[in-house]
Amino acid sequence: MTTPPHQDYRNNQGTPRLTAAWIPLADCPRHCGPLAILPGSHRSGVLPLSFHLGPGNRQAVLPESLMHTAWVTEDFRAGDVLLFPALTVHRALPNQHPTRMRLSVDFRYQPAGEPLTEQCLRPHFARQSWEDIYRGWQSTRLQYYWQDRDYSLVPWDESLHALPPDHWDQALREDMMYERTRQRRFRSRSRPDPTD
Ligand SMILES: O=C(O)CCC(=O)C(=O)O
Ligand SMILES: [Fe+2]
Repeated sequence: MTTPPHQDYRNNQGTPRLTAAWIPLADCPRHCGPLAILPGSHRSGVLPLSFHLGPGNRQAVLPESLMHTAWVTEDFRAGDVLLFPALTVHRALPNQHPTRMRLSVDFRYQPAGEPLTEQCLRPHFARQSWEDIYRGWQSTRLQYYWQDRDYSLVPWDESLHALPPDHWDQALREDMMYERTRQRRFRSRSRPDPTD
């Protein structure tokens, strides 16, 4: 399961002028599952959500006007940076490489003075604290650099992140289908070769 089509705005909130920088940490040609974007999708506003089994468990529901728009991607090279704003629909392509894991990072930027939610100032999902991260740093110069920057804090709006009430039915259906496919693949892989 790769990252489904989504807009970052619902996950970060604050300002739609938030810009993501997606950076592959090695060469990432199309078959290794880079990001792809839907051109012009930022003009459709904040799109509705539906359930998806992939990372985030949410996907953007595309309006008719975007249904036939072609996804745009690239054979990325180490050092490339893909920049796009928080309303642009993007997704990951499947990684078809038999052995290579695709590694990438996301850094997000916004103009000074724009609103942001508190979680954007914490390490991802608060899995670590800044104190943990800064332990061992030799300089404090860049630590907590945002504290003297200009921004306003706005509360997290759960309704922007909530899935529609019927999402459990869809989640269950997708989970069963996924399990069935996985088991079928597993069985066909572990079946003894009749020529052995
Ligand atoms: O790298 C990925 O697969 C998805 C990254 C992304 O879109 C995100 O973190 O919002
Ligand atoms: Fe994203």
